[in-house]
Amino acid sequence: MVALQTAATLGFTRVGLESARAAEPDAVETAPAIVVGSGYGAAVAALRLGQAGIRTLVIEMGRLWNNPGPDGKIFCSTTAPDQRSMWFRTRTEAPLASFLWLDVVNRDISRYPGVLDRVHFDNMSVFVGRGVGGGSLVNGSMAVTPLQSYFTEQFPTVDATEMYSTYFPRARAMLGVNNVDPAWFESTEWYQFSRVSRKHAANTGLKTTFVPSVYDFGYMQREAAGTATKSALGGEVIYGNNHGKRSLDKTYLAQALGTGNVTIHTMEKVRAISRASDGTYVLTADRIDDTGAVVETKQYGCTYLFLGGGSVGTSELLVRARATGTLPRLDASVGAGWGTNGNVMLGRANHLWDTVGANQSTMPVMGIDDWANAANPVFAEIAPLPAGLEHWVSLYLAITKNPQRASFSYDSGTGGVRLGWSAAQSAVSVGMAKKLFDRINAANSTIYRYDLFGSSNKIFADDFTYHPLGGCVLGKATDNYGRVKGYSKLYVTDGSLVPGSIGVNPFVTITALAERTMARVLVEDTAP
Ligand code: FAE
Repeated sequence: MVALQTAATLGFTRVGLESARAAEPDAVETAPAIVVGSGYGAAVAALRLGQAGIRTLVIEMGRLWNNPGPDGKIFCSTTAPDQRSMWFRTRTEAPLASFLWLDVVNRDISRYPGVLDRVHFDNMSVFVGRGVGGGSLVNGSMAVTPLQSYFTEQFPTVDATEMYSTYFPRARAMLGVNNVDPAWFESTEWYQFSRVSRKHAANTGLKTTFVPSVYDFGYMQREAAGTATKSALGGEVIYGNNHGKRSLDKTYLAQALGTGNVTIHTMEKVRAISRASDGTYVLTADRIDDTGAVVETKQYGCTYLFLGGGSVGTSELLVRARATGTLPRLDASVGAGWGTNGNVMLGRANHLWDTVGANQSTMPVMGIDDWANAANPVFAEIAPLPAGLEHWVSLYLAITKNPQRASFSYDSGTGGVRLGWSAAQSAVSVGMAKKLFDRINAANSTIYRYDLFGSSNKIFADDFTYHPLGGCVLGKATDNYGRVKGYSKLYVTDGSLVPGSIGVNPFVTITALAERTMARVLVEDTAP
């Protein structure tokens, strides 16, 4: 592994424009390839380009998370969030907002480019990671491969046999996917919360399944034994993990930098993309400081442009480019096909004898799998609620097969995008989650928790998603390999390719699809 380096120290140069682009501003940094973002799709693109010997610049709007704060830690915990927690906020906005209806979860913080963002649209907000590694810095590490039958339903034009024999295994190996030791799982206090939910699922006649992870379970067992610094067992997750997690900065991106061909610029947000008369791409990016102020506006040029800003980031860039006429030939389907992966969060109240444990690992390892139920397909991850005290809450993130989709549109007033998602569309996910959990409650004589999502007795948190998917759907806005329709040498490699739903946690699918795109593009599109 190599250490990540921040910036333009790896041979990236500032050059004048060639004559063909003389109309452009006169100081443009150029590279053969530029990758926007540094999450899963972007990291795969960067590594494979670097390995192919193509000099590549990655532009990421968040920080490089490698400097410890005054407490000696890079990231803060969920129980004691500080400025490092959230992207330019004065108060944290955790998904689970209250306990016993009390506003005891969120904290006032100072504005700073923290690692977790919550992007608000009408009726829906989207949690995303900010920093080198994107969502891998903040997510729950669950590394799930979708059912082949559902993958085929969602991607009818993709060769599923090749995906399941080549690209999914490649993605899992590169991401460092591992499984919890079942014997340890059965005996440790840290997964008592999962075992209780498993029992309640079994009482309902439902099956549960172990969920693979990119959190190092060997490390977690050492945490439990007291021989390693606690991270998953120390309440760290949505604001980053200081140890144990194989986030992209430790896997794909470290290897990408190791090729010597990849440079990462941080704290730069790409805001515009256009095409020069010679067919190269021109990007405008704002460099910001720790207060969020724009300190420089930069121009970049490249031959190959890979968009990996995530479902929201990439959709925003392309919808804006089409609306403002900088990439007018983009397909009408750009911005469409967006969904929440059917996400709904909810809690159940257990009986006094069904304790979930004061000590809980932050890394989920089990799900209730009722996806095969054609009348109401749901996969519900058994989520932790680590509070350091017994609270008798079973928490879940349900992934429902919600067919509702929405589109992004350009807002000329703000220069941003709007998302046309309605509350009624969320209600479809809630209806499906409720059907499943009503059964579980009936079989166990339990009830829902009313106190976890604010003061209004809300049972189902249906106004946010962890799994934004779509906006530049494979085979619609792009060809079958992520090449954007209407423009050559412009690619999408991230979650915006997935048509709104994949039935499980999405990052393995996003990674595998990006591997498939890169394998094809490097052979067909970069030949001299
Ligand atoms: P993503 O990882 O979001 O990366 C996009 C990157 O691009 C970010 O670093 C942005 O800062 C950057 N960016 C965006 N716009 C620009 C711009 N204009 N200029 C420069 N940079 C830009 O994209 N998934 C799972 O499979 N398992 C889990 O356990 C899981 N848990 C989650 C828990 C939380 C709290 C959250 C928020 C997400 C979770 N997810 C999980 C979802 C997963 O992290 C997400 O699907 C992927 O990170 C999406 O990967 P992308 O490559 O699409």
